[in-house]
Amino acid sequence: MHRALTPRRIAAGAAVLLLTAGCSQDTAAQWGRWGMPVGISQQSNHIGSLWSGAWTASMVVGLIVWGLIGYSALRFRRKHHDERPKQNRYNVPLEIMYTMLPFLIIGVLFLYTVRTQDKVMAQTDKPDHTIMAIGQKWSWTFNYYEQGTSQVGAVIHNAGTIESYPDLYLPVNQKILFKIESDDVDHSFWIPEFYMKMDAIPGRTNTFEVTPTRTGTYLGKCAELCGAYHSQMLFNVHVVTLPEYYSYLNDLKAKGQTGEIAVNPQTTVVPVPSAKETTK
Ligand SMILES: [Cu+2]
Repeated sequence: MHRALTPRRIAAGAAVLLLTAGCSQDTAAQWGRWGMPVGISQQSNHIGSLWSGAWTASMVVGLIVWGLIGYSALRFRRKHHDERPKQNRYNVPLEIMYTMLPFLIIGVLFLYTVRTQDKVMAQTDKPDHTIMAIGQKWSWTFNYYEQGTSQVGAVIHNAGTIESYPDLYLPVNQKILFKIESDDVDHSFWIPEFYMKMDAIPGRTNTFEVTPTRTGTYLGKCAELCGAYHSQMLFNVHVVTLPEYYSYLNDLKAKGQTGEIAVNPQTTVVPVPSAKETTK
C-alpha cells in the first residue's frame, strides 16, 4: 500500500524524533533517580533512598486510585448501564478506612523522614576538616580551618563577588564539618548533588557534616531569595583528592589569604552600569 507523507505523519515523526533525541542515557538514568542528579556524598545516598521510596509509594497509591477511577468510569458508563451503581452512603467501616489510611501513609513517610534526617544530620566528634560558608549579599565567603594541620597550618579564606564566583574545594572521602552563617539577610547554602541545603541565618551558626564520595566539579547556589542579585550567588564546587585540596589551600596561603574573614567588603559592591549602558 502506498503511504503518503501527509503533514500529520511528518508531525508525528518529528514528535517521536524530539522525544527520543531528548532521551539520552543520562536522561534515562536521571529518570531512574526520580529526576535527581547523581548524588556525590554519603549523606545523599540516605536522602536519595527516602526520595525514591516516597515516589515509589506514591506511585503505588496513585495506580490504585487511578485504577479505581478508570474502572468505575468505564464499568458504569451510561451507554451500558442505565441504572445507578449501588450507593454506599454512611458505610461506617469504609469511612473509618478512608480516615485511617491517610494517617497510616503520613505515619510511614514521617518515620522514614525522621530516620533519614537523623542519619544526615549526624555529626562526629572529630571531623577531618572544618569549613565555614558565609552568605552575604551577593556572594559567599569560605574559611578553611586548617591551622591544626601540618600540611597547611593556617586558617585560609576565599571570597567571591557578584562578578567572580568563588571556588569551594572539598577533599573526597573526608568528613567535613560545615558551619553556615550569614552576614546580612537569610541565604541558603545549596549544592544540588548533596541532595540537601541549609539556611544561612544572621546571628546563628547552622552546622552539618558531609563526606563527599565522588570527585568532580559542581555548581553551588543560594536557595533563598535574598534580593536583587540572588541569582548571582553561585560558587564552583571542586571535589578533589586530599593532596590536591592541600595544594589548593597552600596556593591561597602563598597569595596571603590567611586568617578568618567574616565580611568581604568587595562582595557587597553592586556593579554600576557602564557608561555605554547609561547613555542608552
Ligand atoms: Cu542569597
